[in-house]
Amino acid sequence: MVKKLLQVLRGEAVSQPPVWLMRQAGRYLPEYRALRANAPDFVQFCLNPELAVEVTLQPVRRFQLDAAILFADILLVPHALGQKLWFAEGEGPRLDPIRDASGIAALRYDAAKLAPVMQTSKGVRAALDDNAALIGFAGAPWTVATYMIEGQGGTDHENVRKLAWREPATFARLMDVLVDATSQYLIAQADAGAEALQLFESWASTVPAGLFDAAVLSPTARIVANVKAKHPKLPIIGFPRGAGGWLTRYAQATGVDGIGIDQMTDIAAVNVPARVALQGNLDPILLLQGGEAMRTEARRLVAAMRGRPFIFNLGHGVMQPTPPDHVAELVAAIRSAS
Ligand code: 1CP
Repeated sequence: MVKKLLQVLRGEAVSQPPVWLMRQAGRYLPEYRALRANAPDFVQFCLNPELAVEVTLQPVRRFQLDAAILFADILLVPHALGQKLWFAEGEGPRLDPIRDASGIAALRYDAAKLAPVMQTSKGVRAALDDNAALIGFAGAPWTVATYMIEGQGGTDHENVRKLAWREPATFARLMDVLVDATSQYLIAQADAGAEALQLFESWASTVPAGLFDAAVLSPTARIVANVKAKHPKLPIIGFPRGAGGWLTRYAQATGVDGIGIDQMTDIAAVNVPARVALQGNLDPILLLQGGEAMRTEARRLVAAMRGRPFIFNLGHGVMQPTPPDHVAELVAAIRSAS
C-alpha cells in the first residue's frame, strides 16, 4: 500500500487529505511532559534514541496521524558544527553567538555527533505501520543562521542582516557551510529510513528582498539538488514561513515537491505548478481554541483544496497550551469532511 502522504507528494490529489501537524510532539502532550521531566537536558533528550523514538510515536499513536516527524531540533546542526548550544529553562535556545569570519571559519561538521538521530530514524521507521510515513527534517540555512548569529530566538535578526549586507562573502561562506552540513544530515536521515523531508525556513519573514536569493532560494535549491542526487525519488517539502509574496519563485527556484503555507497566506490563491503539493494552513490559534470555529475552517480548507495535492497541517507549530482533545476533534473533522 502506498502511504497517502507520499502519494500526495508525488503530485496526486486524494479524496481525503493526509494530516500531520508541525510540532505534533511536545509539551502540549502529558505523555511528553512525563518523559521530559526525567531528561532535563533538551539536547541530550533529542540525542537519546530510545526516548526520541517514543516521543516521535506518541502523537501518531494517539491521533492516528498520517506521518511521524522525527523528534529532534533544527539547532542540532549548529551543535554538530561545534557551536555551543543549550536550552535555558523556560527561555528557549541559547548559542554562543558567531559574529565574524573567524567564527565561521572555525565551524566543522562532525556527523558522528548526530548519529543518534539516525538510530531514532531507524527505530521509528521500524515501528510505524503501513499508513504513516516518516518525515525527517532540518532547518533551512537562513533560519539556522539567525540562531547562530543572534545566539537566541525572538529578535529582529539585526546582526545576521547586518552581516549579510556588510560582508556578502562572509555570509556566503556561512551559507556554504550550512548547505553542506544540512545536505549531509538530510541524506543520512534518508539513508536511515526517512521517507520525506521538510526544510523549516521558519524565519523567511525577516529576509530583505535584496537578500532573498542569497539567503533562501539558492541555499535551498542546492540542498534539494544534493539530496536528490543521492535519493532522486525522495520528496522534499519547503516551508518558507512569512514569505507569501515569494511562493511562486520559491517553487520554481528550489525544486521542492511540496510547500508549507503559513496561516497568513490565502492557500487557494497560491500560484505554483499543479504537481507541487500544498501543505497547511490552519491557524494554530483555532486548534488551541477548538470547537465549531475550528471545524468549520478545517472543512473549508479541505473543500478549497479538493482536486489538488494537499496535506492538512497548521500554518505553524502546535501551541504549547493546546488541549490534546482538540487535535482528536480536528482529525475527526478532516476525516468526516472528505
Ligand atoms: O522544553 C522542551 O521540551 C523543548 C521544546 C522544543 C521541542 C518539543 C524545542 C525547543 N524543540 C522541540 C522539537 C522540535 N523542534 C521538533 C520536533 C518534531 C515535531 O514537530 O513534533 C521540530 C520539527 C522542531 C523544529 C524547530 N526548532 C524550529 C522550526 C519549526 C518552528 O517552530 O518554526 C525552530 C525555529 C526551532 C528552534 C526551537 N527549538 C525549541 C524552541 C523553543 C525553539 C524556538 C525558539 C524561538 O522562538 O525562536
